[in-house]
Amino acid sequence: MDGRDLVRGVWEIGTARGRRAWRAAWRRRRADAEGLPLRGAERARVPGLLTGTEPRPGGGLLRFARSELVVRVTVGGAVFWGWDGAEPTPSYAVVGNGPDPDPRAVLEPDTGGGWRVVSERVTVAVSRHGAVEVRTPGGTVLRRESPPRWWEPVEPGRGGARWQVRGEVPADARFFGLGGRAAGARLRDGSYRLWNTDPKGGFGPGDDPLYLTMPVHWVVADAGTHLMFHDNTWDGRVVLREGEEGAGSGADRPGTTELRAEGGPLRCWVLVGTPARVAQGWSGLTGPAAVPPQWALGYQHARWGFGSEAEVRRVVAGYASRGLPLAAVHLDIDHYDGHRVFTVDRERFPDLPGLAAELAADGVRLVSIVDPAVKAGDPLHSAGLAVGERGAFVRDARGREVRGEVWPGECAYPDFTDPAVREWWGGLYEERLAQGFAGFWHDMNEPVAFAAFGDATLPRSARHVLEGAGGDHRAAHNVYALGMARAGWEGLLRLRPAERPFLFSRSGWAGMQRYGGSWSGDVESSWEGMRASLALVLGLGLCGVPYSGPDVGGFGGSPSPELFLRWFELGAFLPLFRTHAAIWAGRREPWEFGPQVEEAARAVLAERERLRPYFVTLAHLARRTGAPYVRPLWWGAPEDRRLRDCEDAFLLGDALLVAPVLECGVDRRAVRLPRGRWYDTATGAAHEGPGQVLLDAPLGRTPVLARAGSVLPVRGEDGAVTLEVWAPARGRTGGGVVVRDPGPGFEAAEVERYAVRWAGETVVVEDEAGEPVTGVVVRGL
Ligand code: NBV
Repeated sequence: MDGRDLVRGVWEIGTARGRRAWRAAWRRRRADAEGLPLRGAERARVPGLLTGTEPRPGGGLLRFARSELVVRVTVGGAVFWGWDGAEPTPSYAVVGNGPDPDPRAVLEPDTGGGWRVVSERVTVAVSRHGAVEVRTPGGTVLRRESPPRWWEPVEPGRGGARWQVRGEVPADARFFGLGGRAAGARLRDGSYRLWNTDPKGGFGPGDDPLYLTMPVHWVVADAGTHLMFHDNTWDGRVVLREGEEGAGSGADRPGTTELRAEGGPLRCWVLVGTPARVAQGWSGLTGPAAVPPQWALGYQHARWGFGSEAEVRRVVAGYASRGLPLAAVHLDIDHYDGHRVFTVDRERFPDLPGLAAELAADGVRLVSIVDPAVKAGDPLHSAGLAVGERGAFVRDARGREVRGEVWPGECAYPDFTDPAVREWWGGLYEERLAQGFAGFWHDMNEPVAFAAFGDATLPRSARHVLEGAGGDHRAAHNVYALGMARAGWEGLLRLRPAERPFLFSRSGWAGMQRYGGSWSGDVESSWEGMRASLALVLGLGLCGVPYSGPDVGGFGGSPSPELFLRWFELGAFLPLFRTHAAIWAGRREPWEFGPQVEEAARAVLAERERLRPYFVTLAHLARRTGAPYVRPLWWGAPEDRRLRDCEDAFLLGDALLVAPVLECGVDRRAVRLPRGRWYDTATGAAHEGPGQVLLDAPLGRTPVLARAGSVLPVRGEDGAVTLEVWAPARGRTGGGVVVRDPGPGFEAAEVERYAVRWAGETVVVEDEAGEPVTGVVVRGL
């Protein structure tokens, strides 16, 4: 129990919930003491010496004295290796059977008694001790992994092996990713835990881990960019240490990575190439991102504690009467009856379908929170008990249902790692659809079970189906929310096959993008919180989850008008643009912050509306290419070291560079530019990158730069989509891609390609057939 736990416990002990949380924590401790084998003495193991090799499709099998290693290069260039017989599947992250082996990859002897697999894009060399090196075809080393180390209980039957791998990367490398992290976007030296966690009560930059962790990290270095994924759902820790060039006696000190896992397979994937290629490879491996419905790219207002239908109407009318666009309103747990999922408090919300219809007529959708825990003894609980042979809920090693304390009181937890449970749960969304909800917001799915001390989640000994393989919460915890998302997504597809579901979830894991997006969770209402929320969106995007955004204004506090407005400005350039607040927090309606903020917010919302077609394009491109809407500045130029260190700006697609104001009291800011010409969209002034410029950023204006030569689909005053084209530099050409919304379903979206060039004194835009496009607005002349 650490100090923070103690304070929390004392704080809660006076309430009935607090007492239950104490009991729950003791119960969990006891369950684990009974249900998990004592490991006893452990024995360490390393692979030992190489004893033989066998070519296999895409690479080969390498036998060592005390382990064996499969190395496989796949057709897209993704590299897999697995120790101790680990294969790519089954996997919660990898889709299907994984990519096919590349038949052209060959296993051949390397220097020093080692072997290597040589392929078109990458070489994987294995030393005779089991160190693994990833090299470019030219021989540059991108990463070197020492032979792994395992620790196994000496006595059989006391659990599997824990393991550790250490890697070295070039001295100039920077790290990114690991899911949604408050620290970052650049992940500095530190230890990052791989265990989805509700930080409880809000988080700031120093809090780790958060809700959605992933064993996926990017390494960006002069030598090249690569992504590494350890496909293992177990609790673990990644320790990162950046290197130093010319350290000590002038020699470089490499950067290091260390991954420790408490169990599970030791297998990993490495993707090498330009950032765009790496992202494409990752989306190929883990599945294309769901495209949100068009309306979900508009501005949304959420609140915990709307209190009543009348209050929802009042807020919506507030937006309408001021001419402020609003796409959706999100109802939190307070609209439930007794905080119970899939219920409605009929006193305060007597006619939700009526309310939904009324709002829909004005183009406003209703979104519902969905919590996983089911109140014990409820009709829903009874229904769950009838699922399959053993009921829908997680049980302990002795077969008793595992209970946890959450908002409705004592609850049971659906086992989303059981296909039958997912099917049952997915069907429950029918009730939500009948209430008029058009979108779903999954919360508390780390999963949370309040506890006065220790981890506020299920006991590690709790049993899970794990797709039939069986296992305990140590293996299932990190994929609990992924399973819940899959259940919701597949259920909605069955219920409304002609509509793309809108779903986003607080927790998740690698592959989450197949079912929807995510959001920041309870980020604190502070400037640091705002910065952390941007880091989180960037990190999630790099890990394949392109659709996310913060609680604009922060979750739990009352932001100053300035902080609120700056956050609102930032949110407008992020995929999920949503204000939200806790029941105890201050208001988030822009007009509550005074007329100046209201006017500025109006302009911000107008700009978001204007850019909606661009967001639609980015949503479709994210699905097709794996490139997130929001990208770090180094995306197109990873060789520019200063861009790797730049965390206060981002690229929105190929065309825009957004430099939000993330500090108090600022009305100008420095903006680092990648190479090429960039236009300040406010003034039209051209700036040449690489370099840095100082731009005006008065309250209400976020510096945004457009890349010369880019094509942006924007919505005109009349609602029609037009092309905004930024002049290429003289002697250069440009171009861009536009994808229009094909409607609410899964109709194929057409990709339109445009080319931009100078013709004498004018800039002309041509479509794929080479026909000139008229009606475009050319800027930057
Ligand atoms: O359902 C209430 C809140 C919700 O508003 C928030 O967005 C979630 O992140 N929820 C957490 C549970 C309680 C938080 C203290």
